[in-house]
Amino acid sequence: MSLPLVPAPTHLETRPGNGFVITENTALVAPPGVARYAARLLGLGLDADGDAADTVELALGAQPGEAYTLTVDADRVVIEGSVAGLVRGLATLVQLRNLADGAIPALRIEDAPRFTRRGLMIDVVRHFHGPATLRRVIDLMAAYKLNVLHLHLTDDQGWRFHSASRPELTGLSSDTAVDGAEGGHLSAEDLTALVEYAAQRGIEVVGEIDMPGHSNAALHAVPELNRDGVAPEVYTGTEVGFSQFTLALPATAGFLTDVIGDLAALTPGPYLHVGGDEVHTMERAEYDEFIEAATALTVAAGKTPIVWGEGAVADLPAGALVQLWDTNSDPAPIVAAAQRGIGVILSPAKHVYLDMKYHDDYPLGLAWAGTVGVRDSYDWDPEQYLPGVDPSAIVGVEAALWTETLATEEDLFTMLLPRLAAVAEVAWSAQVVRDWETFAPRLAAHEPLWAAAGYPHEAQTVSPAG
Ligand code: TNX
Repeated sequence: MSLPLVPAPTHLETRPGNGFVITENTALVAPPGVARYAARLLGLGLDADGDAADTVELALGAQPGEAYTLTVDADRVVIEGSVAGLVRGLATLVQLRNLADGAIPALRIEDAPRFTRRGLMIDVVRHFHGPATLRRVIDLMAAYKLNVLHLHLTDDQGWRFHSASRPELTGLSSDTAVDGAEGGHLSAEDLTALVEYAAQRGIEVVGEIDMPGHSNAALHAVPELNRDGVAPEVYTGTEVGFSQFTLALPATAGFLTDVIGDLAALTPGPYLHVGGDEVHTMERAEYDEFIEAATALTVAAGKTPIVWGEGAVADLPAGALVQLWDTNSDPAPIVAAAQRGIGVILSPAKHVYLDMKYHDDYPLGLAWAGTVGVRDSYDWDPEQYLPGVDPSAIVGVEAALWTETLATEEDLFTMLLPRLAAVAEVAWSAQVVRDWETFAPRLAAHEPLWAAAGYPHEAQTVSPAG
């Protein structure tokens, strides 16, 4: 083991000579797009007159996308890349500093991501988790070079973002959560601020309105969306598959246009997720027609749609992505969609559903996909996951944290750590630079960093035994 970086960089070479110590006299030199974030992250002042002796220098370079190079020698640290690459290089520098006792060793790193989309989904519906918690989640994601925060914003139990054209959604359907827990929602200001906070850290926020199923909260707030015109009661259980939107009703298309438009306006990124999972009340033809309408409305709102795996059966617009999750169902429709040119995000539950229990008698979490130990999260190759699918169709890997059983911030982080760091390496690091034997001790070295940063985490699972 050279240095316990997670995710492992593509290329790392330690060099002879003294390393670099970041002190309060170290000055930062950085271009505008990243200077303020870097100064705050490193706790350094900007070198206004350019005469500091020891510098951390961020320089715009020709590296594509999120690629960066980082060199450390005795009198300076230089990171080079685009603004996105500099942000990733900063995450590496922070780890090097936090892991070092004393000087950061002299070295050169050349690094670039394996997959372009490296995500985490958080369900803020079953239990509401608000902006302060989500900012801590974003910080953790940035530390491990993840770049997509997917917020599951609507479900049977609640509607969690303010829709300007349909304020009754949060008005009537946001105060409750699973088992009588307190609800809540993100105001337009909350979501906008979160999107900006994430963007500074190189993270895109993708909002999800789950449909046609998982829609009881909307059906409760808007009676005309129901076949009998009668709004169902608030739902606080954890069953799935019983609610649905009905495209044939006169109110439905206008409703979908409004809420998709509102979410599109609040999330400036290119994608919008329209769900599509676990609809147990529709025939295939009705389901297909619904997904085709919902994805067309998404395109009309200026976004590219993402759907859960079930949606792969529909005729999806160009550029749409399918997110595989259900490891108990036949992936054939997703394989077929990939062969038609649809990109696939891999969220296989048995590897990256971080709401699964670590082991059988673990107090938190579910177990429908089995238990998910750290090694289960780590030991798989996304490009080998779907036989028959060309590796170029795999656009990314996304961990998911459903919150039926996760009521507190402590619950969230305890499920995320250490497994999120494992998924981050799966998504970032080339297959050739990673294996469990070298990963386990690197991961163990991060436990004190989480402790120092006050992140609750599961400790005893960080062992080579998994
Ligand atoms: C399946 S994953 C669901 C969610 C549950 C989750 C629990 C997916 C697209 N649907 O509604 O919360 O399992 O693990």
